Amino acid sequence: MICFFLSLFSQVFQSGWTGVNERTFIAIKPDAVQRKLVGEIVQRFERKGFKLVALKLVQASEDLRMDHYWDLRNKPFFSGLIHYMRSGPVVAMVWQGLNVVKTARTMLGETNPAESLPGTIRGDYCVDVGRNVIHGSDSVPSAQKEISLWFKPHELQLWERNSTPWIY
Ligand code: IDP
Ligand code: MG
Repeated sequence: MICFFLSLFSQVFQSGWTGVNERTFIAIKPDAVQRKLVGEIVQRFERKGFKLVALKLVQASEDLRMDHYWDLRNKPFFSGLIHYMRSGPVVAMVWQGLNVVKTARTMLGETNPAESLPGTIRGDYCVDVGRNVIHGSDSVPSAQKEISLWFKPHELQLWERNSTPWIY
């Protein structure tokens, strides 16, 4: 019980998401939802040992899609990307754990599936850069920005995971 309250306290009052409290934003894109890859992808993060903090199926609004990919607004593929992200619901998630931002990017593979190794999500499940099944934040500041875009604070669950002492 004491551990539970200590953990809640540290999650609520932590000034930054560091160490085992680091968080990343992961989105399973519309193509992966259509191709029934949601379970496979969620399972990889669960089995790795990361903690699920939030998960929802969302049809992203125009504003949300634009804000999310604003840095890429001058790229030639930007309008196609915005259209792709509107083509169906997205599974928006927050995962937490030690080095989760960098490790999740490794688990995703490269932006272009052709350059992604087998064993990575993009290496295993897709072939086209324009249908690359998953998004993952590229840095801690991006993760903080993206989590606040996609989730309201109350949607981030504070919960004690019994397996944590077997992971750390
Ligand atoms: P990332 O998703 O690996 O971080 P970014 O460069 O941030 O890659 O690009 C965001 C998304 O834009 C990619 O995941 C992919 O869906 C799309 N994208 C990137 N490059 C291309 C391209 O050359 N053609 C079409 N779509 C692209
Ligand atoms: Mg990116």
